[in-house]
Amino acid sequence: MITMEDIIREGHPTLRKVAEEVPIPALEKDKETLVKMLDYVKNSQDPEKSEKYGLRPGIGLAAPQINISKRMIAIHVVDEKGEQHSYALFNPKIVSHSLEKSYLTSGEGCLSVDRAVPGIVPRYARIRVKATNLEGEQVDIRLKGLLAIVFQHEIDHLNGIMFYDHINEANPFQEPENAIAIDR
Ligand code: UDB
Ligand code: ZN
Repeated sequence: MITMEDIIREGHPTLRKVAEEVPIPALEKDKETLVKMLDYVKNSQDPEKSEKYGLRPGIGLAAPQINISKRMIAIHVVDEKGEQHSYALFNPKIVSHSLEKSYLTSGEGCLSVDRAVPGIVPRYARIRVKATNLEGEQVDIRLKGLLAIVFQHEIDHLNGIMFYDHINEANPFQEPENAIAIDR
């Protein structure tokens, strides 16, 4: 089981590397890692497990964050309707995106960052992602809202990019042109 001890923090060189593509069909070992990553995000949102194991409740995790420099991400988001959106993907790639941007009004944080970094993180409002799932199927997913933001945050980790790299240094709360504000 993945716990906070397995999650590397900013300053660790792996977080700044470009992760390697995972050869498909995925090896059993890579599938196991990805299943564990999805288990982390699910467990961490369960108040009992989060408390028992000291897990910071997360909605997404990228393999480099557990010091595995491979292109794998896990996401688990429960929307306003209570519907669950779970993804465990190999080699996710943004194949197209809207011109419109979006951002979380409360900014972003990261399981690998133990401090608050205030500011607006501009993201694309809508993205289309191609990837391979745990069943070995090619998937083509369209995302918007919080899910689009989480996907971009996790895919950034695969490219060595941290959320605060996107914050305008001179004016952290500079609203991007043509952007939707998302209030969580
Ligand atoms: C998170 N959680 O998991 F909009 F119900 C963050 C942490 C760092 C604060 C734990 C989070 O944003 N939860 C959240 C957001 C909502 C509504 C809601 C819960 N991550 C994952 C991460 O670090 N992955 O690498 C950071 C998020 C910032 C924007 C998207 C991912
Ligand atoms: Zn992160």
